[in-house]
Amino acid sequence: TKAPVTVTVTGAAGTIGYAALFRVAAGAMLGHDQPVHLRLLELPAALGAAEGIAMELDDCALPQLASVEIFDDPRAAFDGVQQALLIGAKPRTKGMERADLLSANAAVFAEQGKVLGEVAADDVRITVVGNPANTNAAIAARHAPDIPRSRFSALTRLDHNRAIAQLARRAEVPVTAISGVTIWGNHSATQYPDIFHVRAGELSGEALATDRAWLVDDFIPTVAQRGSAIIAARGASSAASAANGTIDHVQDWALGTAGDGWTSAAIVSPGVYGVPEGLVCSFPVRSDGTDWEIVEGLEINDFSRARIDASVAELQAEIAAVDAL
Ligand code: NAX
Repeated sequence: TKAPVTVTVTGAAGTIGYAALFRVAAGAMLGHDQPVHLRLLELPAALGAAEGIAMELDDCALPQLASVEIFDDPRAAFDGVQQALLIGAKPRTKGMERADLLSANAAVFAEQGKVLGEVAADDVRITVVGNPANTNAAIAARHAPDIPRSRFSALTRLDHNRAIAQLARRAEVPVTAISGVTIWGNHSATQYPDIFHVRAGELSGEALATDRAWLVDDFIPTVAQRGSAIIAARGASSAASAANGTIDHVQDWALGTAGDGWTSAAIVSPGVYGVPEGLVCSFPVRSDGTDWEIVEGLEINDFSRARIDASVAELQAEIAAVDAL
């Protein structure tokens, strides 16, 4: 039997946390033969709700769930953590400017990054889901100089999966026939879902892209604004699909991506594809089960270049806004 992996979930009593925890505990993330120690980190006001979730986790009698613990202190919750899922963040409230949201979360993620640097396990992997996810991850990484940059990531897998679903529908093929999708840039409305390297069954992305009206007015905005469409329809933001994306992301990172295919994740830029070093930007990535590796050498046409540059400019503006405060 394997040694348990310690997984800490922040914002554990939120809607994404609730959707993620049971699947993580059931082995959907790290494998059905991999025991997990679950640590739930919440704000003091949500500790009661976290207690209730812990009771429900008990009531599943899951064979691989080695323990469940609840914390409101990040230092205790992150002590020895191997997989940190940073889902909790300050939401944007009425009258709040974007700069206020950035600075409120910068403070939270600076503190969490610092604490992770002090107490996390040597093999820690960190996945930021809480928004603004890319910049929150960049801030956390900056405050944890002893953790290698490659251990920080932000979630764009939900966007990636949304793009796959839209392409499968367009090409009339199963989702399993879609490969070569890339989400570039920020997890925001400026993100760029790139189909120029896609295979969709018998069709190429190039062929699909010859219908520019579909690409520009339908596909790209449908993927980039899907979060708003879900809120409009459901009256609440994406939760189960966001949890699913988080689980896919960690699974591919920890267990490896299949063959020579790739997925999308936001990681600290080493200065490739024209993305300045240090920004946490979404790239085409694969994993050998230890680190994300950027898929290099993809040709970027002018159409893609302009859109990647626009999203990267937004990432630079976010970091600049945080630095100014
Ligand atoms: P909820 O408001 O339902 O839950 C957030 C939870 O986090 C709350 O229970 C709150 O008490 C807790 N929390 C807040 N600050 C905390 C802190 N410093 N430490 C520990 N816990 C803290 O939000 P939910 O719908 O679960 O969304 C969570 C985050 O995911 C939001 O920031 C949201 O914007 C972001 N999303 C990111 C996505 C992505 O693809 N990267 C997609 C979905 C989602 O929009």
